[in-house]
Amino acid sequence: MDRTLIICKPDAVERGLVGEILGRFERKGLVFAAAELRILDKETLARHYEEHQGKAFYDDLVAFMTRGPALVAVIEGVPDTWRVVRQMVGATDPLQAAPGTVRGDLGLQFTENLIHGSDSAESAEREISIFFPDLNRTGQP
Ligand code: IDP
Ligand code: MG
Repeated sequence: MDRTLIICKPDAVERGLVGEILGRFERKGLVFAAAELRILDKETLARHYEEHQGKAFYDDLVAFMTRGPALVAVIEGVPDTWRVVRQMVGATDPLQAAPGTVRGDLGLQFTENLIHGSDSAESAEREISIFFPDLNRTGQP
């Protein structure tokens, strides 16, 4: 699986940073296989964030992720695209994220950290199938 999933979270949409964020991946040379602005629902997020269900921050995370539209996209371009994207996303806590990363350059808050990126090839495959179940391996709808 050389594709990966990103979500520009509702804070990125509210702050008008979607173009800035997507542009970073385009300038890197990566390619979009799919992209859509959506309001996410609790059921979809429960599948997406299944590893975090029951944690102290889970309810805040879901409230945040459902409060407005998010931009969900599939990116491809190189083997293990997920790894390149995670490097460009930066550490989960924007205060720890390195300069040059999306979170390091643009974020200040832990939960509202602008962007999601799949954290492994297995996560990428699983998450793409949640958000884009009809996207086949050739990228044709
Ligand atoms: P990741 O997005 O860098 O992969 P995860 O640990 O998978 O980080 O957590 C998913 C999301 O949940 C984070 O991006 C962040 O929005 C939120 N989150 C994770 N840990 C915390 C926390 O300790 N406090 C508040 N929010 C958190
Ligand atoms: Mg994660």
